[in-house]
Amino acid sequence: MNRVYEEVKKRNPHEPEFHQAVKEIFLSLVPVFAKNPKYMKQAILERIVEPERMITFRVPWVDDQGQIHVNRGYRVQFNSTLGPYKGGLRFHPSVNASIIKFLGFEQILKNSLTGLPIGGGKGGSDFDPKGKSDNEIMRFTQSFMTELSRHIGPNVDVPAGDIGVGAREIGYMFGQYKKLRGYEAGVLTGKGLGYGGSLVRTEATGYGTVYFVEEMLKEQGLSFEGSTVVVSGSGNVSIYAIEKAQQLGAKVVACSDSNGYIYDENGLDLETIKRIKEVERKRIKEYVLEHPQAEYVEGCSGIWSIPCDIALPCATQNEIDSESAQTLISNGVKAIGEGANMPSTLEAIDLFLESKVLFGPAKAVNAGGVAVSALEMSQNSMRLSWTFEEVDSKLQDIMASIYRNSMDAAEEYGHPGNLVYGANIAGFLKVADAMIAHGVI
Ligand code: NDP
Ligand code: 2IT
Repeated sequence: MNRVYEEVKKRNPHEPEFHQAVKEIFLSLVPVFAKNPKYMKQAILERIVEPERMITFRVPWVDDQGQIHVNRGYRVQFNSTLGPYKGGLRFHPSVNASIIKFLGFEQILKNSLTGLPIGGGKGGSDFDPKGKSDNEIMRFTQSFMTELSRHIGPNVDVPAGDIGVGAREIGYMFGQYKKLRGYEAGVLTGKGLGYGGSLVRTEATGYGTVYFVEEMLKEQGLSFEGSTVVVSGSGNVSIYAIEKAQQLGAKVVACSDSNGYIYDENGLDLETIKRIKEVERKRIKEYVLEHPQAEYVEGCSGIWSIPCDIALPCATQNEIDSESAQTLISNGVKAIGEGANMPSTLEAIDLFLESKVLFGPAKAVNAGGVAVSALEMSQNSMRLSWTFEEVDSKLQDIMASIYRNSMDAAEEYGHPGNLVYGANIAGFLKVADAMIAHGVI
């Protein structure tokens, strides 16, 4: 495993996030490889870390002043063993090959955990949507889709949203795909409800995060009821994690954006947050103008110094380092649920696991989003729509079964209660066995 990891670093230089994701997974797989030499003989590690295909492309677009800009587009089609490549698109200035590959690599095991027939992929661009007009967003996404449309399709590769890509962007991309290649309901997920979207997809990642953490708490005789919760971010995942936590009786006292965080010891007013972020697309600091009892603090990492029972990092990668982890632990946190992808550094994860805090890793906790995306694909294929209650109840079942399968795998491979090991092992075994069944391709 060390040899393969060293090769990954050598063959993929300057990609620290990708190395980090690979390292975390490899560490968990040690007991699997000790028990089953066939995975080594079949070179599963060597094969699984190499994307089937990595596409990069030019995305030229014209701003409202007539100036031409060029961004870079990416799509990594990482692994199609279990089904069409599936995974979101991220528009953020930090996007590069490393970010896209770490996300795509994690997506393989996450999608496997859902139990649904989807392979792993991810894409995006270094385009910064902040401060852009609606028309600029439309022209950029149309240019992006003009190239991406050659590589995707309902049985090939099905993108969705991620940071910076929500219903508005999916709508423009769907329209452009349709114009270029004809109507295909299932080519994207996260679509609007009027043209093939699924109920609960908007809420799915946040709700699923809370459903998963609820399972972790239940086993210890704990619950959200009466607990104090801190959620980072204030985007799609954060908003619906806050909503579900509040519905279950928790007091959510803080959330953030990339500039700073708001703290309200009496509990946040979600309607104000939804209006500021979803409708007005403004900064989270606006909140205190309407809620003067709340406090706004510049900078992101300070949010982890707020004492809480449950912490839900729902913003971005590596937002909890060892210092923040230590602060959370010292303040008595009982459970961490990773709504974002890879929000804790490897050192932070070690601290959580050592301290016996309940720790739910991203690829299990936030799998509800892609799971409901797969349910959207099913509904598109059947040309019918399930009710909110039907989709929500399937989501709850999926989250409970991801929890159970991860706990069982952790137990079977000698690390009872360690969901990092459990999720990585359960996700990996299904993909690895199917790869062996398919032969060396
Ligand atoms: P959004 O774009 O809706 O929201 C992102 C939030 O995180 C914003 O509040 C944003 O602040 C903040 N943020 C983004 N980048 C940074 C940064 N570098 N530093 C600090 N804060 C930052 O994205 P989502 O809610 O969809 O995604 C959040 C996380 O959840 C990501 O890790 C994503 O990969 C993951 N995820 C998303 C799924 C989905 O279905 N959408 C599914 C599974 C995982 P600001 O507005 O200032 O940029
Ligand atoms: O990281 C993720 O799982 C997502 N951004 C959702 C992917 C999807 O295809 O719904």
